[in-house]
Amino acid sequence: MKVQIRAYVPLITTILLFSDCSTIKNTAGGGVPSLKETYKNDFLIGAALGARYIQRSDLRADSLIKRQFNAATPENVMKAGIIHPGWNTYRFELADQLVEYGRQNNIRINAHTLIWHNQLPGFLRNMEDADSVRAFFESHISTVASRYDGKVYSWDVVNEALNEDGTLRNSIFLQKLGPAYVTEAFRLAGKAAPHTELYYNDYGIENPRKRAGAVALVKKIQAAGIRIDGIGIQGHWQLGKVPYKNIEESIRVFSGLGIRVMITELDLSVLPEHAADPYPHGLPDSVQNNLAREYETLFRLFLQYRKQISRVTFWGVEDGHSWLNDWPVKGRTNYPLLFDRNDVPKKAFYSVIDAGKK
Ligand code: 9MR
Repeated sequence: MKVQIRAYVPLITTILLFSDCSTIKNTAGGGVPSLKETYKNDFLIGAALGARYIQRSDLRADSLIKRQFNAATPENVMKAGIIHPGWNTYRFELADQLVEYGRQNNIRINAHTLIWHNQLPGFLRNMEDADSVRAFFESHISTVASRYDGKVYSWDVVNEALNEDGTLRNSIFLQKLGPAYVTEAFRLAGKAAPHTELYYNDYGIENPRKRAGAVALVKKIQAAGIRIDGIGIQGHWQLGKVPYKNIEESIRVFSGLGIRVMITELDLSVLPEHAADPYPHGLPDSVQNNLAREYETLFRLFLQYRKQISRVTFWGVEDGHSWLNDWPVKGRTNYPLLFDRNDVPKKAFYSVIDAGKK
């Protein structure tokens, strides 16, 4: 009997997700609540969207996205390797589709990302000549950022420029353009996209040494009289090891710089870093409960800083398509998000909703 009921849960949820939203809204306590509604007076709630969602090849997820989120970040389609694959070749189709999707559905787009050492176009990867790297850097930023100015809400202008100790990462941009490249990227982006907010985004910047590096970067940009509007704490954390104190301190320190703070890539891995694949057939209740508890604690913390935090974005929609199924070990079964592989809200979803009801 138990098994039969379980089998019907995805079906019932699908029916609820597809049914008329007004009915759900009017049903006190009935139906699936909405994250964006629950947090509408606090901060935006976003999700990273992979190509499958942008192309709307997954209609069940599509209806979930529209109901739950009012912000989105392209998981990959605006990265240089995809949008700018050859010197004079740009592929804007999927990015354009995402922008249009956002416009139609009242979903604010945070464009991601202009300058990053990863997912670079092949032609750039082994480029020796500094002038050529500079030419790429300038034309990439101005072409891509100006195309979407006024159409996207914000850009992650520079992504992951820092090492864990707060020094600058030894990327092709540092090697060929020198340490001023970060400030320069913001200058060029500000010129190309005067109506778009400009952010620095990184993981682990809640940790004190890396945080100090991020503060120094922001101060340098500000001292040069160049605009930076916010900083993204990515939020790829591990169940049982969420650094709450450091997160709180970082929200205070970053907002003290006079810029917005965002949680930009939130997910909580439930798998020990190097374990084989401990839960291939489902998450044990005890871990499910821990996940719910940690998400609730996090959102209660975010709410304490609702004046400083403008957006909380999850890195994905549902567990089945999270990057964490393939990292740091390929082909595992992870459960880091609020919706399961059938798009059914997990216990963690309801704990985030409860936290938001205050
Ligand atoms: O989720 C993204 C995955 O599909 C890509 O293969 C990967 C390539 O490095 O990038 C992932 O997204 C990253 C994001 O752009 C920047 N912060 C870390 C994210 C997870 O790796």
